[in-house]
Amino acid sequence: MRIALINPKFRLPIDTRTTPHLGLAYLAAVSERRGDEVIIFDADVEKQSVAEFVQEFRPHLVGITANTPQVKQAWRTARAIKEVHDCLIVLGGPHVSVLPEESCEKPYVDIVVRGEGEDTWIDISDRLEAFQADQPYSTEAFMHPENEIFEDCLGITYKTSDGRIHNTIDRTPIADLDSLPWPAYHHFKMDKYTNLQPATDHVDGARSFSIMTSRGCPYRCTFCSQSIMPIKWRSRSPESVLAEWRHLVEDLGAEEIGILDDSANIRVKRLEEIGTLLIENNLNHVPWIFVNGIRANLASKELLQLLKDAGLRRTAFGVESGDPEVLKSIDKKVDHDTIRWAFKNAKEVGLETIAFLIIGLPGETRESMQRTIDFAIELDPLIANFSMMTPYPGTKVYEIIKRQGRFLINDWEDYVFFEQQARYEMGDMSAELVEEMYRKAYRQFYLRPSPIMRRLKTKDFWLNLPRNVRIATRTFVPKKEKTNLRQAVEAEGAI
Ligand code: B12
Ligand code: SF4
Repeated sequence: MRIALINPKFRLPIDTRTTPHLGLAYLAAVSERRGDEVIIFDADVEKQSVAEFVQEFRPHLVGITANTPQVKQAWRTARAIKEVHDCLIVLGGPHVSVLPEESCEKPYVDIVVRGEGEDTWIDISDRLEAFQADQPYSTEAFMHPENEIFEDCLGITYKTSDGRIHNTIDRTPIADLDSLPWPAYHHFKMDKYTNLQPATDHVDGARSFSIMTSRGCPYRCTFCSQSIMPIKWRSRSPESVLAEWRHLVEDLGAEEIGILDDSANIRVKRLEEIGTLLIENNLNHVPWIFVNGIRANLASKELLQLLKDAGLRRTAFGVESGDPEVLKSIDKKVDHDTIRWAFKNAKEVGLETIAFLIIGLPGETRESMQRTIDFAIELDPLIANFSMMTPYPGTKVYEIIKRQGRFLINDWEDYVFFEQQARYEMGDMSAELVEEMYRKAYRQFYLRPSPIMRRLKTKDFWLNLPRNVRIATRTFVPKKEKTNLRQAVEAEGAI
């Protein structure tokens, strides 16, 4: 079958780099293993319109990914496709997994896949192929209620052609992650991406790739959107990680690798084994980083030293708040002394550190936000990343604000946290206060002599000077209107 996997156009309202979508890379890999002809259409890097693309390729099955700020563009994309070509349209990703019916109600969306996608995607492909073997395809016929084609397909929300929406029960998470093929990067136009490893700057301009060594997180912090990966943490074997790592370095030329796991160090022994294998196989000359943060309570000096020897260059920790009460209230299940210990360990073995912090959590006051700024200064990481609290649907914070606060946005496209605008108010915590403290956080942290000197000494700073200056200007001198690109995206079709 001909399969199209689409990343809808969605550039953040900040200067960001474009990166290949790892979820689509996995879906492409399993489709390819099934024997399908696959094209990934990443609207962020394509010049052609999606309508032109489907008229040429005439896919049997289209999959579109959607996180929250992307979902409306996913709908526009689905509509543009259905207008020119009748095929089965499936949506998946973090947003639609929380609110599947919202998308399935759209006339141009046929199925929503909830959660981890690979097995469900193949299941849908098999059912579609079996139907097409006997008759010509039309969505109307395929989704006819009498066919009952999807009744026992786990993990989906679908619409039969009488307009009724059906939910099947959840699919169990993939137990054996080693059984998955490697992400199919060869389906991306790799030269069009400005960075291959998302979420952080590539260190010193290196050609960087990402890897996922485990999926899921056993914690449930109140602000974290965990719709895709279930609470059960699963990991790949060290040997499987090593084989993909070698492929990234030796076949794809990776000069830096970013681990994208939510919580890579849940099983310390496994991480030690990965580190040892990287050393034994001489792969430790390629620097790598923990992009998303590892658990502070499991970051002993011994572990970090071994990982440093294995090539680890930089690690992030989710610090979130400097206020003890607020930290407790978000269910992070870590305390400040443990965080201090982890940073000390990381610095003592010579690692660069990143602290992720949030300004404007429910219940915050001017004082608590100031404590977060002060704690960041005390920890003094190389990078302090302050985000303004953005309540994603499906999180506990979203429910708290629904009950006790006031949302200041009602458009999914505003659910980005780089825009420097508060997304809600609660009690005495006004939008003005949160925005003031957010700007203060960056000013107070970065406009000190030591961070300025540290930044100036990094090669990355000078390599990306124009971009860094633009980011600094935007952070310290806020601007409120929408970007031109955002207006252009909206002009493509109102939804
Ligand atoms: C790397 C990353 C980024 C990177 C790259 C994103 C990308 N293009 O992949 C960058 C830094 C650019 C980024 C930015 C943002 N991110 Co981000 N990101 C991640 C992170 C850490 C890993 C993503 C990943 O590769 N996962 C692994 C793959 C295998 O999973 P996946 O992509 O979800 O795909 C699987 C399923 O979702 C499903 N699926 C996905 N699409 C489809 C489509 C079909 C048809 C099917 C059948 C299935 C399916 O199947 C896939 C395979 O199992 C996740 C956290 C996480 N653990 O997933 C957050 C996460 C996705 N990001 C999040 C957010 C909020 C953002 C931002 C909005 C933040 C902001 N700046 O305001 C932006 C939006 C950017 C954009 N352009 O859309 C949230 C999403 C929440 C939500 N409700 O939308 C997450 C879940 C983090 C969190 N826990 O809160 N992000
Ligand atoms: S913030 Fe980190 S530890 Fe908390 S639930 Fe999300 S991934 Fe897990």
